[in-house]
Amino acid sequence: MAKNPHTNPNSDGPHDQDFKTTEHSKSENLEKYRSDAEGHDLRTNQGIRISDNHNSLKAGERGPTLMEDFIFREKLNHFDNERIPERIVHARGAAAHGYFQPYQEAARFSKAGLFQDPGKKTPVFVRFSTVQGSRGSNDTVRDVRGFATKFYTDEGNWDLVGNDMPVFFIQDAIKFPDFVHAVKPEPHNEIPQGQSAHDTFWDFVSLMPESTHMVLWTMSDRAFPRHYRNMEGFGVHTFRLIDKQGKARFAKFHWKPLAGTCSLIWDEAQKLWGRDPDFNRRNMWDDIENGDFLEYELGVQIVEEEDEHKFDFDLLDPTKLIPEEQVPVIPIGKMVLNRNPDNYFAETEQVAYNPANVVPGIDFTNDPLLQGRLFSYLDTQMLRLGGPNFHEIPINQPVAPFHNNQRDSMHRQTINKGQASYEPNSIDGGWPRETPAGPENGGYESYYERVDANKVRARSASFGDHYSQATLFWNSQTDVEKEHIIAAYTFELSKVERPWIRERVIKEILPNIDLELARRVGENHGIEAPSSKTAPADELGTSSQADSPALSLMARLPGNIKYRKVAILAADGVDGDQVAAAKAKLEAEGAQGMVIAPSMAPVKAANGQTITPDAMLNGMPSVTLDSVIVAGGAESVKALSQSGQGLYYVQEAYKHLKAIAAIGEGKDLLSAAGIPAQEEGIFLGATVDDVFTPFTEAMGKHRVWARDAKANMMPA
Ligand code: HDE
Repeated sequence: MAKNPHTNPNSDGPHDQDFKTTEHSKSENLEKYRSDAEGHDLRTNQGIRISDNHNSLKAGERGPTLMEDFIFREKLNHFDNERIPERIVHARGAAAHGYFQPYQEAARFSKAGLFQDPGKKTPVFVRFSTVQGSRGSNDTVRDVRGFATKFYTDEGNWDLVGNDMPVFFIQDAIKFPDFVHAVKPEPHNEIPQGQSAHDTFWDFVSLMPESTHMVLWTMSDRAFPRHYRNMEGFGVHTFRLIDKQGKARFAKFHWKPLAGTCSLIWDEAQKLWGRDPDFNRRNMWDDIENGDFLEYELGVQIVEEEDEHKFDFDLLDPTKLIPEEQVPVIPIGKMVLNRNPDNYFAETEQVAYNPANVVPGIDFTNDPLLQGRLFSYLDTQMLRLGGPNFHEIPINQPVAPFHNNQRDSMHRQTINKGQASYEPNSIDGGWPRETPAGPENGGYESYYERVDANKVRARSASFGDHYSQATLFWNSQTDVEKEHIIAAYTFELSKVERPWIRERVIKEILPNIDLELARRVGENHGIEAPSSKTAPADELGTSSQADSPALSLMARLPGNIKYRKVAILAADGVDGDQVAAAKAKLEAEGAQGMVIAPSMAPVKAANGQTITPDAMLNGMPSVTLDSVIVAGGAESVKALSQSGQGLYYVQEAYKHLKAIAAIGEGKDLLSAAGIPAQEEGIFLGATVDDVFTPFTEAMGKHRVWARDAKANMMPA
């Protein structure tokens, strides 16, 4: 077809070329949609003032309600239609606004506008999610976490729709419906919620060896992060970055949390389902309200095109990661999440991410999982958000201006002026016009990739290795992490009713990861695991690396106590000076000391002061905090020692490997609870000063790992 004579020449974009976002552009863009009722009259959607919002219109006080009551009808009609379909996966989520700022390094790899100027802040909206459960499910279930970022750039929206694990369960998008059907609650009884511990999941994954690597990640403690701020993020697929010279390189995206990585303990995660089902979203919300923002570095692993085939796996295979020791992660920018949404539905629920939303300088590869995703997101959002105009919903609108000839359909908001809704046209001056491709112009140009192939329904032999990176991951775990993985497989399989599925996992999958893993899980199920690997050599594959330290959660522990929450246990008679000292010292280190008392009544301290508790023992149980200080004061400690809740508090903290400090008489609570005094991670002293440094050092390692085996003895 002939080129449009009205193509927009470089200098000719009267509005668009000068457009520049700032950190606040998205918030300013949302402002015109925000509604604040303060000081306003109650009205109908038609603007009529309402005089009585308590009584419907009736024929007589005890008579039938009248059809003509338009106020009642409008209210009920709207209410009846409040729900929209939840996401088929990733239904439960929480989101925050913030900004992204590139480092100098970023511009080397991509011409994308958001990477060019280290002084520039691009607004972002990030949604974290679980995958399996419904909107109302628990935060701390064993599951993958979604980590989806919408960058509102000068050049339009870029969505980096990633997860907190770097690989995926399947290699080809055509298997996604099968996988999701298998992992979701079972179809006959809709059980279990938020869990992979059931027959259909294990049936499917044990018949699909390609899922083994990812399943192993989900059996690790990565599957229940302590906080979204302690979670890594991954783009998973290999993407392409295109630089200003038009040179393309392969790239894997990483989010590295600046607060380090750490997770919950499985028993703790389970208890949180009941104690605080909103644990992760609450922590993020509260922290942002307190000014304790979430921070991540964006990093890229870059592979030159000529090195594409230099690896012992296929870069296009989404069940494989590139070990960081082979290709280092280069930091290219920082993201800060610093503002909570105003309205959950309008923003977090209605946001629509799509990996197909890219800007010039970012492009796709032929990863068959990615290719399928490029279709799926917009498709599912048509249903969920009610038709093709969901890009007009405020949270989804680009901040950059956009004009095209798409028209009409349900709930269209834009009032397109002019007579011509086609292109080329001569009636409306040819507008809107194309923009030439190339970095100096700004039009999107797909990577010039040569494709010359037969049409085949097949999988590349280079995707055949299903186990070597699972083994790499296993080998990279510390002993404690390995024990947790063994316990996870044991637990999950214990929920599988069909014996042949349990056997298949233990005899046909696990040995190919590691014989010891198979033997230990087998032992726990009374099933003898094979003494050698069972898969064919091509499925076992080879890894040029025996282990990759970066794959252990312990590789990036927080190292300090910033953002940590510490319980300070206190009852009447507590040593008030110790409580005050503990609080002040924790706060000075960026942590939060919470006074936890038997009830919400003010605590009468021995020094005559009263202390207002932050929470009570069963309102903020130990699973919701990171460690415990038992303040001294004979009366206080006696009261706590005579309370089941007081004893349970420290026992549970002990079981979950938390650092525990006891000041003065505080040690008596520990001995009443059966907690050994002379043990790593237990700190006794006469004053807060005596214990503070070693106590916080232990907290910096997140948990007292040396206690792991022993902690199982604690009945809490
Ligand atoms: Fe998604 N995924 N996905 N996914 N995904 C969706 O889109 C899909 C995959 C991810 O907070 C859906 O709007 C297919 C990998 C996140 O709103 C749907 C395949 C990764 C979110 C969909 C995958 C993801 C989704 C459901 C295999 C990590 C939540 C609702 C080919 C790189 C985004 C929606 C949010 C959501 C399809 C695999 C991440 C159905 C077909 C791999 C973080 O379109």
